[in-house]
Amino acid sequence: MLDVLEQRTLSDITGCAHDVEAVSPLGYARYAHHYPGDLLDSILSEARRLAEHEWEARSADRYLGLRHLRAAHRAIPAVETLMHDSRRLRALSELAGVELEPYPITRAASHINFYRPGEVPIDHHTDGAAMVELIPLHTSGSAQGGATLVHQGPPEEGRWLLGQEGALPAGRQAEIPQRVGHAVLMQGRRLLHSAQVLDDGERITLVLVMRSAAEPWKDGNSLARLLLDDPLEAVHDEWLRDQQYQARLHQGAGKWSVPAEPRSDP
Ligand SMILES: O=C(O)CCC(=O)C(=O)O
Ligand SMILES: [Fe+2]
Repeated sequence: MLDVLEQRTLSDITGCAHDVEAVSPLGYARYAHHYPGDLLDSILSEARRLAEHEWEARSADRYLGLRHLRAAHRAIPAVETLMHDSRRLRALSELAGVELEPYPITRAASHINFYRPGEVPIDHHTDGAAMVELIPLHTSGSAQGGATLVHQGPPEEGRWLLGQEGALPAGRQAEIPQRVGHAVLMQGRRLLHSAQVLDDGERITLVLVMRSAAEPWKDGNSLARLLLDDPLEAVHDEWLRDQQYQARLHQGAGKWSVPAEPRSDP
C-alpha cells in the first residue's frame, strides 16, 4: 500500500542507542501513500470551508502558535474513514514495527493544520501522542510545502539548548520534506520538532494521531496538556475512561505488580 521513500530510526536521529520512552524503533518514514485522491480532495475542500467560519476568531491564543482545526474527523466524515481504514493502520503498524491504533481522545485524535506565508507555523515541541501521520493536502509557493524540522539529538537536550541559546543549532536539524502525495509517519513524542516558515506559500496538512496498542501509557497528553487546547468538558469523560482502560491493561500485564518470585539478593 505504501512506497517508502526514506526511513530513519529514532536512535540514528537522536544518537541514543536506547530510549525507554519510545514505542517503536522508528524515528520517521516518508512514503508515497496512495490514499484515494477524491477522499483527500473532499477533506481539503471541507477543511477550507470550516476554516473560514470556525477558528479565525480564536487564533490569537493558539497553543504552540498553531492554526489548526481539532477533532477534524468529527467535522469531516472522510477523515474518520481514513483514520479507521484497516489497511492503512496495518501498513503503518508494519512500518513502526508495533501495532498502532487511532488515538482515543476525540479532540486530540485528528487535526488539520494551516500554515501561511511569513508565520512561524508551529513552535518547537514534542507531540503528546506517540505517533502521528502527517498528510499534506495542499501546498503552494516556492518551497512546495516546506519541511518538518527535527532536532537531531535527544528531545531533552534540544529543549535545554532552546532554553540556553534561544534557538537550535541549524546544522543539526533534519528537514523532512512535506509534499502532496507523500506522507510522514513520525514518532513525534520523542523528537523535538517544528516546521519551516513558508516565505510565499501555504500548506494544509491533515494530522492523524496514533498510539501503541501495547503501550498506550507512553503518552505525553496529560489532562493538563489537553486543557491547553480544549475545555474540560470536551475531554474529561474520554480521558477518565482511557485512564481506567490503561490501569486494567497494566494490571493484566502485571506491570505494576511486585515480582512473583522474591529476589534473593546477594
Ligand atoms: O506539519 C508539520 O511539519 C509538523 C506538524 C506537527 O508537528 C504537529 O502537528 O504536531
Ligand atoms: Fe508535532
